[in-house]
Amino acid sequence: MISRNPCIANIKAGYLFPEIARRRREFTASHPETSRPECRIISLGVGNTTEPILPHIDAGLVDGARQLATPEGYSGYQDEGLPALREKISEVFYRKGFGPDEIFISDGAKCDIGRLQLLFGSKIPVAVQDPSYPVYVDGSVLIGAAGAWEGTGYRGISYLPCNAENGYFPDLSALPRDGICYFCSPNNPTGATADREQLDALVKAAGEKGALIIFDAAYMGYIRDPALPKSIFEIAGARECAIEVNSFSKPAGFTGVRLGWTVVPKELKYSGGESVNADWARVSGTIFNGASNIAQAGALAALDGEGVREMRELCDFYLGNAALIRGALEKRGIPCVGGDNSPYIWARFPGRDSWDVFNQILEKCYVVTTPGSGFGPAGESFIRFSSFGHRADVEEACERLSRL
Ligand code: PL4
Repeated sequence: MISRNPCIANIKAGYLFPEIARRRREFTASHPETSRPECRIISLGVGNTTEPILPHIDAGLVDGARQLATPEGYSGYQDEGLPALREKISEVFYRKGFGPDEIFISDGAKCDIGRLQLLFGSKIPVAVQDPSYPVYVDGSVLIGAAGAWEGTGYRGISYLPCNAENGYFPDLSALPRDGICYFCSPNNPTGATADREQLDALVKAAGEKGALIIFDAAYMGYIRDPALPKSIFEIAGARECAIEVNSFSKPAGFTGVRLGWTVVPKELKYSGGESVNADWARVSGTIFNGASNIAQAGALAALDGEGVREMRELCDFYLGNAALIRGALEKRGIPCVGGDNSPYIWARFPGRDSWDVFNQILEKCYVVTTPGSGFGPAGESFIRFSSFGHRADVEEACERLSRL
């Protein structure tokens, strides 16, 4: 019989979000009152967009589909993405600072995070902000760069604690030498957004340690403070040490449409001097056949003047939800961060087990959240509240949170 990839056996638990969905189903099945309107479950758990795609971007998607039915407009494989879209991304997000061959269109940030790990193999050290989006750690375990679970974390992963004491920015002296460092800003789950000085320090530390930063900017559209950098490439020196993954999921409501991009600068080299950009073109050209042409037509619409305005409107809507949730929690005396330049609120329940708090909120308020411990050891005693929801649901959830 065929043997199992031993790396899969190293994964400690089910993937966080299906586990939450499982617990929600179990709770609903054992609590018949959840069929009553006043007890229906409201989700502030998974970060999944809920609002309809706005009209101009939708028209781009529709037109993209129509084009495929015409002889002039038909297109087939577009492996690395439509050249016009790659140029537009460079113009809108990077002041035309990258050539189209440095921008790779993907079917989403998460998918590229998984594929990027192929560039570095299983022998390199991996560092993550702790807490962090689980894909960085679980993906590293699956590729063998991290070992089995030991105590409170996986062997081979450097967890860089981000907590109230350090302003949710890690101690960079703990960055391992010659490894990769996943860094997410605005951060999922803490909502903390690194300032220019902090990102300068990150790039400097990466340079000194020979580390490569995989910068996840999936929530850049939520930054409202003009002083905060939106991209790692606003920082001098980043082209030599960073890759940026990004997404249309959260600013354009493309969580189901699926579209993202990855920037791999040509300046980025391995220790042997080979080009990371050339390898990424080779690897993604081999195992990825390009994103949907319809989704790319939608993204082109999202990046013209009206589309950019719509993306801002959509993010502002969710930021409005975030302000309501944070306000409701703070009214109960629950200390929170995030929600101002990010769609997530990170709430602290000192001395409590995250899953116990998750259960308590579910039982008392019929509200699904995400337990902080699911994002790493430093997430224990925290709960993440997502602001992705219809306004009426969020308002009702906020009212119910007064039962805490
Ligand atoms: C649930 C920091 C959400 N099933 O949609 P993508 O692939 O372009 O982007 C995914 C992504 C990338 N980077 C960060 C993210 O937070 C996310 C989405 N995270 C969440 O609730 O934490 C959705 C999670 C989804 C998943 O597993 O990604």
